[in-house]
Amino acid sequence: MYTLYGYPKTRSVRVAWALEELGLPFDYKLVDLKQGQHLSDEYKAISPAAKVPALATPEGTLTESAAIVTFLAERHGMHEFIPEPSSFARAKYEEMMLFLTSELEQPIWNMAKHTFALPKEHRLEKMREVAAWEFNRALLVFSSMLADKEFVCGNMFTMADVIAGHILAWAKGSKLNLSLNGKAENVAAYAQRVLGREAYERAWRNEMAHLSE
Ligand SMILES: N[C@@H](CCC(=O)N[C@@H](CS)C(=O)NCC(=O)O)C(=O)O
Repeated sequence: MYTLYGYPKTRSVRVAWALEELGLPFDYKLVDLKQGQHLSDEYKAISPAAKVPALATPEGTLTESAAIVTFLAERHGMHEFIPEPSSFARAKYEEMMLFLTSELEQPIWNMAKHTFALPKEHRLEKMREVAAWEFNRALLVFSSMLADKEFVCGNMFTMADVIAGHILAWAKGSKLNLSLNGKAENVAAYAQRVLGREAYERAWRNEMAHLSE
């Protein structure tokens, strides 16, 4: 049995979504970021970076959402959710995962950092504008990588769609325009497609429900 350490409206929804897609039961432990629970020594023993998500497995604990969802698909995917190891399709999956987490996500994360996440004295207003510009540039690249495919790796929904879907939901929540005024209509349609999946709905709702417990 897995235990997911998470908090609503954070990257932990990626892991909750992956677990839902795979139909795996799991325990959920709310790490209250607002109360600073992630900074306790007890939690740092689970996640040295003091971040969510973390996934406790019978073999040890994993952090980094992209690595966790890849592990889950490899272990439980049964030829779904991730291309075959050592295939060219798998290399394209890895390429996409790295692009998503290093190029597409970072500008939105920078916007968040310079809006609320960093200590006030380190926030720069100009950074928000630069980050929005950088996001739009990366989004155009994503649009050309996606082209007219149903999902980022072709016609199979993979864990790269979980990461891409979450980044796009986050971008929408940050008031960024996903279609880039008509230049990336395929991205807006793709976001609607993947974020309409029931597993995402369930993951989102269950995390929120833990807040009121
Ligand atoms: N690269 C990590 C990022 C994890 C991360 O930054 N999590 C945020 C929430 S989305 C967090 O725990 N922030 C708490 C903090 O930085 O104090 C991943 O994808 O898992």
